[in-house]
Amino acid sequence: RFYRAESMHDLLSFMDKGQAASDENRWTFECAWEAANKVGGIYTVIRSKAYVSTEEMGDNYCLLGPYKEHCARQEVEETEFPPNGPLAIAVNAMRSKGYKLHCGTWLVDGNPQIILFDIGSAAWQLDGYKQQLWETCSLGIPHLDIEANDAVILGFMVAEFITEFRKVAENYSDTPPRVVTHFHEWQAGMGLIILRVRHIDVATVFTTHATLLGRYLCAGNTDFYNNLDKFAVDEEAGKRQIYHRYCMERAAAHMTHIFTTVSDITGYEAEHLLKRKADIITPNGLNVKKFSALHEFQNLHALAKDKIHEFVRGHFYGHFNFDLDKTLYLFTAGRYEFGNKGADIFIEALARLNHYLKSSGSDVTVVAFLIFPAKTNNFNVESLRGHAVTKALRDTISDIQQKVGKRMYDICLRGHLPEPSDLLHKDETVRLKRCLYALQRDGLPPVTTHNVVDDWSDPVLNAVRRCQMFNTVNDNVKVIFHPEFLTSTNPLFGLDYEEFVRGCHLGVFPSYYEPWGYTPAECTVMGIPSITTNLSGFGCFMQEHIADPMSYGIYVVDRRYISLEGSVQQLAQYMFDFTKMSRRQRIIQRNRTERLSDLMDWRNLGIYYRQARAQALKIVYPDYVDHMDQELGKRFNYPRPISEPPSPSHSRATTPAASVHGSDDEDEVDEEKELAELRIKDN
Ligand code: G6P
Ligand code: 1S3
Repeated sequence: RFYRAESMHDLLSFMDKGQAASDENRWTFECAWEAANKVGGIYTVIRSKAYVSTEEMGDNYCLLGPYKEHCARQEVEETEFPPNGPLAIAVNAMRSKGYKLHCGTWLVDGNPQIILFDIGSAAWQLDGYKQQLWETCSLGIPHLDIEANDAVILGFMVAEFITEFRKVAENYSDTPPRVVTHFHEWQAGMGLIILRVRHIDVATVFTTHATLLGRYLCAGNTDFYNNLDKFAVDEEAGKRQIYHRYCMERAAAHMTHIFTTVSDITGYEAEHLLKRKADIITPNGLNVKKFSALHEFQNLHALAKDKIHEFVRGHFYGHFNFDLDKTLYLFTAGRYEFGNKGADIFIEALARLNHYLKSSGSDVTVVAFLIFPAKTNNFNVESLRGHAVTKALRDTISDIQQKVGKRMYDICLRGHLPEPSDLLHKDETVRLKRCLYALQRDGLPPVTTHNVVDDWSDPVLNAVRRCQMFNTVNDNVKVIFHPEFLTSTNPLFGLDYEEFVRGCHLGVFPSYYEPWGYTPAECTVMGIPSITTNLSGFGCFMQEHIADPMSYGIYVVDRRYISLEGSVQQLAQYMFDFTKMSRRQRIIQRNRTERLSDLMDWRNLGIYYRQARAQALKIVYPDYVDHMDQELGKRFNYPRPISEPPSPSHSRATTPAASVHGSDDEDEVDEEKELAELRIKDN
């Protein structure tokens, strides 16, 4: 793989920027429950952003989080900070009080410094911490909420560490220290609350990635966005037994100097549910690594798709009546929140797509994968059997193939043309027949690859049953529920998630509650088109920056201003239109989608984090001068592509070579060709 080399300019500015922070005695600490602790989306935020954070701050940047041994052992190289440096001195001061801290480097791009706090080492102080909280903030944490208790302990440890650090940094340089502490989500927000209660001289930023109440309310079939201003928030939190968590979240949001959310839509939600408007929107980026040649990501698509083909052959054995060259792979994935992630309307729309394809006589097959981790008792026998029998057939054929080749060679050497009967021996025909016999099956190819524990109450399986999507030979749309995240050691696919995404044709994420939504963003940087919604942070962001997102392979389903039925229809129509595209059009579309990856890059989106920190510093130190002010306000704008957007082949009659599965050489479909097409049309 060749990635675009970083330029000398980048390298120099990297050194300069780290240097600037060091000269100014300016420090940033970023605290999150998910620092080197893989749980969900915030882990991706912190991890992927590490590169630009260290690029800007150098060794004046440090992450803080809980010590989770399993993840930390794999991802963190434990080392001590340079002795006599302010970090080492503050860490030692904490250790001398009996706290356990693990220091080192997180082994991700950027190699940021990290301090992980062992919650157990301060657990004995929990009652005292809670008493302080009650006395200073009237915040009561119930004994049984272990997650909230852990958040309290982490918060006090972090606040004490920052207090120590602040004292050391004062004496460390002639320049007074400028410290920003950035906290993510309610679980880390406690540290912020304590720092503010104790009036520690640091600037604070709080980012919420989703509100607690929002997530709960949406999951309960509420007409959320039309009632946001009407909810009795305290009562709703109380009814759901999350009042204390809600208070922790709301207190952090109000006590912080700068409050940010990941998208406008979550900003709107926070305004009503947390009662504070976000000062800045800090959209999520990715650490984009570009290939030096455009066709490389297209080649990767073809390679990964072949592996998915292999899975499909095994899964549908005995009912394999469709052409893989005319098969499209759609998928959805994420945290298993059936309604919030839009799995409900996806399945409903798939049923309609099935009907559209059948009634239009289409020869296209759609295999739709749903990847949501659920409780299972391992893989089911039918899935494993399918892969075993197809493997046996493949091995038998390759063995016979070699023998036939050798025979053919020998006969030709003797100067004869081989007769068919000379080639395939009787025993080989028998071996093949045995394999064919094993390929017969009584039942239908299963919908799920695993034994789902709550099969009869599982929401995906129930929706599949209700819509009767049973993978019969007459169905153009097949459904596969994979209730486990993908890893390369998976015996069925042998693909990790990234490879799987590359091999698919379209990601479908019709979420109802999605503050940002990394899944479609990840598709975009890999050049895979996706469906998102105008209720997801990502979808709204794309609509704001791109004149016509659809022409770049970003389909935005309206889940806000139309009825549920309207959204299902729109989703089904987008998918149906997608099935009508020729291969050539899909290749063009992928190239366009990939072009948007700059928009998702932290190198561009990191600016909002810098802006948040600078504004927090200005509030605390009005004399603070932000040298990067001129960069702020820079905006992206993607106009409509010059050439016509890829649309169903029937509407593109004038496009040369627009056969259903036409030329698959992407050299022919680069930008030059697109423009040439346009010129031909103009003439
Ligand atoms: C990439 C590959 C081509 C392949 C094409 C298939 O562009 O480089 O060799 O033909 O993918 O595209 P499809 O959309 O049909 O999977
Ligand atoms: C949240 O994780 P989730 O999948 O529960 O935070 C993510 C990172 O900001 C965000 O992408 C996602 O939409 C939120 O929902």
